[in-house]
Amino acid sequence: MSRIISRRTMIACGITAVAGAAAVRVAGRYGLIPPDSGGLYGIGETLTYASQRLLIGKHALAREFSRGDISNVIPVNGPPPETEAYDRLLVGGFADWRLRVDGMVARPAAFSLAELKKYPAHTQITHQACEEGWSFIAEWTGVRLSYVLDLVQVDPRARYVVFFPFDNFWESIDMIDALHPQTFIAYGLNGRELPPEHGAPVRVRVARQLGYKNVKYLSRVIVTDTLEHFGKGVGGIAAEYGYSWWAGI
Ligand SMILES: Nc1nc2c(c(=O)[nH]1)N[C@H]1C(S)=C(S)[C@@H](COP(=O)(O)O)O[C@H]1N2
Ligand SMILES: [Mo]
Repeated sequence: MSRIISRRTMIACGITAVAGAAAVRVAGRYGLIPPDSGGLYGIGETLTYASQRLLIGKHALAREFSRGDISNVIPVNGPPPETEAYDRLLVGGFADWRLRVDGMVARPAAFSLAELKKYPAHTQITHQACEEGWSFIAEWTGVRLSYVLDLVQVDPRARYVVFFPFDNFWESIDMIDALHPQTFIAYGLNGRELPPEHGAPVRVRVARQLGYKNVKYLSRVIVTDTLEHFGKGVGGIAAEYGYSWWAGI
């Protein structure tokens, strides 16, 4: 075990030390080239992502807090979608809403909110930080994304999970985060139904990444082996605006 860690550490340190083409080649050999590896900051993005993935264990957990730490105020970033489709679902209590999960899966499916709530529920009190500088601690309840992905049977060649909501936002995460035990499809916030402004009927909670990875108003989940054909090919709306696709904290 310690031999593996020291090897990983050596590789990671090598990657960060030897900047440029050689390090990127090493990252590539380990399948650790992020979708935003092109462009001005591409090498930096690759070095960060590859070294983080090699240094921090796959199953490292984000800190969990106690009820007393829950924030009194939860800011909102991204108001509820102003589309007719979303309004209709909201008025109907999301009874007609379905979460489509497809792409590189053996059994594409569409889950109702009631179905998601029947699956094993997990609760976690974690910190969510926005790239704009504010953050809060809240209690989230939902089903693990890994549970849903097991139901649809992900193709072993798949590398990313892409999230599409009702607004024009979108993001993706790698399989390590998709299968991480703290990655949730959340339908509850602080013991209540997830309110519209925080993403009703369900949102993504990725405890180890910044706020913008936590897609609200979820509508569709696509499993894929490449992000090239989604948007501008950089893996998410934040990366399209110059933020890092890998937003680990
Ligand atoms: N669909 C959708 N999801 C979204 C956003 C958005 O505008 N639309 N904003 C993101 C950003 S930048 C942050 S910081 C968090 C904010 O979550 P909150 O509004 O629950 O605090 O949601 C993320 N998820
Ligand atoms: Mo954000």
